[in-house]
Amino acid sequence: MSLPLEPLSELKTLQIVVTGYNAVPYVADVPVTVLEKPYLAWASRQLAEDSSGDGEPSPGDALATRLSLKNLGRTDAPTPSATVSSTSPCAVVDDGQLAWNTVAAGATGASVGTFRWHVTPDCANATRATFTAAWTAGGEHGSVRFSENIKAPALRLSGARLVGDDNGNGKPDPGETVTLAVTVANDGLLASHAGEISASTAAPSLQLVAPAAALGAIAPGQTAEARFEVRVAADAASDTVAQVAFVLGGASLTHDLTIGTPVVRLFESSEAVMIPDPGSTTASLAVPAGRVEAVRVQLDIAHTWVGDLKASVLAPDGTRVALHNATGGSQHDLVGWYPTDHAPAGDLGMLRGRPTEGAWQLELSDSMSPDSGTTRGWKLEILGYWP
Ligand SMILES: [Ca+2]
Ligand SMILES: [Ca+2]
Ligand SMILES: [Ca+2]
Repeated sequence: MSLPLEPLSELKTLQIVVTGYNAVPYVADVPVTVLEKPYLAWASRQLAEDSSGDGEPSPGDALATRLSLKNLGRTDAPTPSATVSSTSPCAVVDDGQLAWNTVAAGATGASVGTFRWHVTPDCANATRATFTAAWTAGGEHGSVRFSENIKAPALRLSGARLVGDDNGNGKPDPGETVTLAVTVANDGLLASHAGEISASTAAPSLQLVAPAAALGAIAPGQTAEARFEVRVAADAASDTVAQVAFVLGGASLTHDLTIGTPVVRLFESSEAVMIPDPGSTTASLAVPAGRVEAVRVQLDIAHTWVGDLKASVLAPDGTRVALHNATGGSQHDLVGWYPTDHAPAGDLGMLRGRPTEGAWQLELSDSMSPDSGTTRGWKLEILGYWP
């Protein structure tokens, strides 16, 4: 029988096991020796030139490799030559001819020149490219196999998050500029070059301050961040989702931004104030900084002829909305919420988007005597965006 052997790189002992039905296996150690001939085996390779200069085979590189072979045979290998070829679609051999000076028996010799090859630009990180060098020396021939690990950066957009907003509530609220941090991981075997991430959005409520952000070089296994500023339109609808897309090379990531939800806050006064008859008076409530989404006002006025009365709410910026405008004739009392219980005379929607900070005033006037009344307090409910 004959046993075909892969090209050897060193001389070892071959273990042969002979088995048969119902028989104890027979194990024999067979030392592998060489004939009185040259036999060239793999020793090492050295990357002599790399067009990208990092000393690693990477996509798009033009390379030159020197090959060292050792002579396991018992006689010298006179001026060996070899043709190198590749079976990998990633590694293309451009000039595979190699030559050596005579490699003495037992010695190792580096090729006089190099073989030239290149890595295809689309080669994936960690691809193992296999080469075969078919050699001849003094009428003997054989082959040697070796491989190269193609190293490339492999950038992945691993996530995006909001890291800053104007009012610090961690939400993109209407009218704010928010900062998004995009994290990029290098899963590859080679450091990436500095570059930039681009961003885009189709959401009418969002506007990118800049469409691209710089990204530094990233070592293998490390991450880096790029930051984008995004303006949220003042009229963006709350509690809706708007998307920003990020692209880096072939990698992309879509991030959802949920526009902030306004929150209700109640301000109230139970101070009783006489309304001059005739005449006018004002009650006020202090409100902190924020922005109005919607307003409700509760009146609690005891009066014997509401047709005498006018009531308006005045925002700190001077926007005035009439709640009651001398309607109702001889009816008694104005009690209840505008616009929930009673339709306001003016449009409370005019207050939307106004700043909340400052004194909100309730203006009350009575146009004629004798019927008179007293306000027993009032409430201001603001649905708003609060810092
Ligand atoms: Ca390289
Ligand atoms: Ca916010
Ligand atoms: Ca009156």
